[in-house]
Amino acid sequence: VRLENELRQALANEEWQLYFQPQVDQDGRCIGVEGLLRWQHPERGLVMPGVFIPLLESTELINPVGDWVLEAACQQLAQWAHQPGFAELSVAVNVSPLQFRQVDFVNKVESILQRTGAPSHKLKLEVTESLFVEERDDAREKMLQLKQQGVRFALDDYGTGYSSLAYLAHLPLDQLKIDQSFVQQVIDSKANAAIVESTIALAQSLSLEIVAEGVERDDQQAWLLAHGCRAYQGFLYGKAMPLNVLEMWLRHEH
Ligand code: G
Ligand code: G
Ligand code: MN
Ligand code: NA
Repeated sequence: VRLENELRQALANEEWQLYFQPQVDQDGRCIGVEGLLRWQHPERGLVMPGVFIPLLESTELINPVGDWVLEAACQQLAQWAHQPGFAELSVAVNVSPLQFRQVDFVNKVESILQRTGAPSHKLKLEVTESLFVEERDDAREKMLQLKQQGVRFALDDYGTGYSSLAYLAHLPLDQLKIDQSFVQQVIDSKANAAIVESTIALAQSLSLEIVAEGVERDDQQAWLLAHGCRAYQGFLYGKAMPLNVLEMWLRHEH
């Protein structure tokens, strides 16, 4: 209860910060970022989402906080749109199934895009397979409406949920993100390697972009590249960082 009250307080005081983790191509060039939420607590310091996202979801506070995240991502996109070296970056944010369930979710995203002036085709919404367990048709309908505005969709944590090929082919996705648990074992486990290989093949046959998450070592990237995956995210390139650190990182990476 105490933490829940503090979360309400945090919402009122806007104690949130959006950190950004880079996503790079095979030459190490940054192609986009994933926004990851942090809670700057007045006494506890920086609180990680593993601690508070589940609580936000169980109290439905995830909706106003999710609005804040979308707004922050779109503001960033609008700001970068006119800066050389930044204008090509996409910004991905995680969207909880509860946010998707809101009847006005599509309207909310549209009005945030309009208000901020963000280029909609640079906004990527990351959804997980859990979204499609119960309300698949409703979710698909909302995705289609947002896609008409140019918004793009990534399936996050791919391989950890209940993926069936039948529904994957049926959804308006743009990108698959291979879960870090597979990527980190790709060299050491033949079984994981087989899963990653078949995921890459699946993405290619469905014309989906593929991003490997959790890349920590050069040999993992080399393996992924050799098997046709050309976009990566992980500690090898950079952790999630505050905006000013990211902008410094972007200026000095090449
Ligand atoms: O940032 P970190 O690597 O600790 O993220 C841990 C988890 O929290 C990840 O599963 C991530 O998807 C989730 N997460 C981070 N930011 C957000 C957010 O803004 N909204 C939602 N729904 N989940 C988030
Ligand atoms: O579930 P989602 O993919 O949205 O969450 C991303 C989470 O993965 C964040 O908590 C982020 O900090 C973490 N992460 C990103 N790259 C790496 C990595 O290379 N290694 C590990 N262990 N975690 C990572
Ligand atoms: Mn994610
Ligand atoms: Na993930």
